Amino acid sequence: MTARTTRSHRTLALVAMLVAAACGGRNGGSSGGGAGSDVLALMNARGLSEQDVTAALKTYTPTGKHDEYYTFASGGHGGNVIVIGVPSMRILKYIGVFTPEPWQGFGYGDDSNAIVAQGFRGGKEITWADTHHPALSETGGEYDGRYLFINDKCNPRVAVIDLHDFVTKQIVGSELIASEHGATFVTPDTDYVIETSQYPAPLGGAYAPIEEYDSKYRGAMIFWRFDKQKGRIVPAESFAIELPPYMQDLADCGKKGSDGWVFCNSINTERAYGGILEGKPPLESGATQNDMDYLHCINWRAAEAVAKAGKTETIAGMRVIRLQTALDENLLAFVPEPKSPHGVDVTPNGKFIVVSGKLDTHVSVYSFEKIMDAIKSGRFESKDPYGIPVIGMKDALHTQVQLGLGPLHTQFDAKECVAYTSLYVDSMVAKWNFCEGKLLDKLAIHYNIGHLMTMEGDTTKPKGKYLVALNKLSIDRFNPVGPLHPQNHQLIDISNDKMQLLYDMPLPLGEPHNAQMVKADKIKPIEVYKPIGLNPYTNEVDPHATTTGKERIERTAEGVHVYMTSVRSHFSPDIVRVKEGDRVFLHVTNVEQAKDATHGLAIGGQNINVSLEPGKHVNIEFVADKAGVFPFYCTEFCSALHLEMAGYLLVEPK
Ligand code: K7E
Ligand code: CUA
Repeated sequence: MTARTTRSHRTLALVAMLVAAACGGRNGGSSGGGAGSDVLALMNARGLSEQDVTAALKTYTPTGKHDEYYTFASGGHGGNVIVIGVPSMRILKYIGVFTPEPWQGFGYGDDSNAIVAQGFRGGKEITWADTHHPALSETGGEYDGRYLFINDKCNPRVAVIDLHDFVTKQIVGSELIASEHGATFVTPDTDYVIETSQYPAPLGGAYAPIEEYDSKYRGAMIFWRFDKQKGRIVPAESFAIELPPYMQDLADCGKKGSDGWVFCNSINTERAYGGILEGKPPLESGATQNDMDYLHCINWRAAEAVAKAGKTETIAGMRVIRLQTALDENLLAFVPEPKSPHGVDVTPNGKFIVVSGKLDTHVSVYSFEKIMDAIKSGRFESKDPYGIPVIGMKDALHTQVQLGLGPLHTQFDAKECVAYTSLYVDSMVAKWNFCEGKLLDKLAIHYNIGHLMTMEGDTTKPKGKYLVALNKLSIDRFNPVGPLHPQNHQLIDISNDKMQLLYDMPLPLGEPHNAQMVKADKIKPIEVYKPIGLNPYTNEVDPHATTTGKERIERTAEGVHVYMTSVRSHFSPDIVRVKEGDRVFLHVTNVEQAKDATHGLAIGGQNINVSLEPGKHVNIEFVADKAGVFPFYCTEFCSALHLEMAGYLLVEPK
């Protein structure tokens, strides 16, 4: 028997088994023909291996079937969030966050414009973002499925998305810092959303010559207070801690026994700032001289008390615990971490802190207990140039494991002590045991992995089963689309000892950086807005909402108010007469409650395009500054007479 026929026989048996299982045994025993041989023919025709077929069977989700998990992935430069079903890897939605999103009608003329405008900085319109790290809200260290946060690395901002309708409700930002990266990370009960600066600058947006980097430039960690009841960040109750001018990178909050602490890795403790044309080494070589950088251990619970006691200084509207105060109050200690690290992840049991050294082949596993011991007994090895106590490496380390080249981020399995770390340079995922410090398995992935995620893999209760590798710039992987390549999410089965690659999913928006994956049954979105006239941004019936029969046009001193309803298949009023130069207020209530009765309202020449989900109310304001005839129409194919769902805005010349 040749190898080829052996394979065919095995495959045929496998397929027959699968078909038999799928058909409840009705085709059992028909391994010589029928459906089994059809599948085999299909496999041969498409050149699929047995592995391909098992991978397909593990991911294929037939029509009408829902996915087991939701992934919330950052949209990178798209400034949005991508919602993906797992294991099918089907994209379910783009959520507009910092960037207007036309399908959601987000940022095109209604109340959502005010949300996008919350993200403007210093009066500058900013409508893009470099989103990096989405974070689901937690209760008791587990995802509660209620809110999602995401950051903008370029213009330090944090957004709040309410998962009851998948809409961005708030954007906050502080000019205390000039850039960030270590965001968003939540405390185990989502009391705070953490945002940490990356590239040091004078606090509050002031100018200082770069030669005064050491004395005038600073980092900071912002603790945005989150009100879970209201679902909003409360800037007035938020505070920050000043940090030395290292490049603070990512952070993770302690959990269980280590709750109350937050850990943040850093790079460039050399405090290099480039200057290539000025005869200095480029930033990246200046920043990689030291063998060790500093893991920042911050007692946020104590910091909260210090802020409440008023031991702060207000800079750019933010209460800031100055570095000296942080030292006096013992809020901060350092642990050495090798070398230009990236990523810090607290284990599900809260006992260990895993740091990857980008330029080191190891992951370092620190013991929270040892760190606390050293702090409590004042056992420090040295101080950094800013007087911050540094714990000795050996006094903090639990173990180090050699995993491979360019370790970055770590996520955890449902199996105790099992972790997965991305290896950027090797383009691999390493599976290892953080208790015993042992490498277990390695899987080659496509190319340049950054973050990875497992099911609820950064909570106190990871769910195992799947891992997604978030790979950057997918060379040669998909049909070519020009010099800018899509990114690639790769789905991996981690339910067995050996990892198995299942699926490649191109993402065409921007480097997706990080994602979080949550059990689908934890997300319980509404299907329609109730009661009719609800404004999603106030979560109350809008004072301008109207009902069928009450539609009207009122001229007031401030302009023309139009109280409009939408229902299949007309807007009422459908003729709106105004005068050139009038300010127009369109108050539109979709009075329907059927799940599929979403309308849209678009007006030519005005950059107005809103989405009217069932029950929703929107307020649109614009100046009719040009005389003319402007048709408006519904943008969702809502009924057989959808094309007829239209009207006229008549702007009479002055
Ligand atoms: Cu791309 Cu988390 Cu911003 Cu690592 S970060 S890869
Ligand atoms: Cu309403 Cu189309």
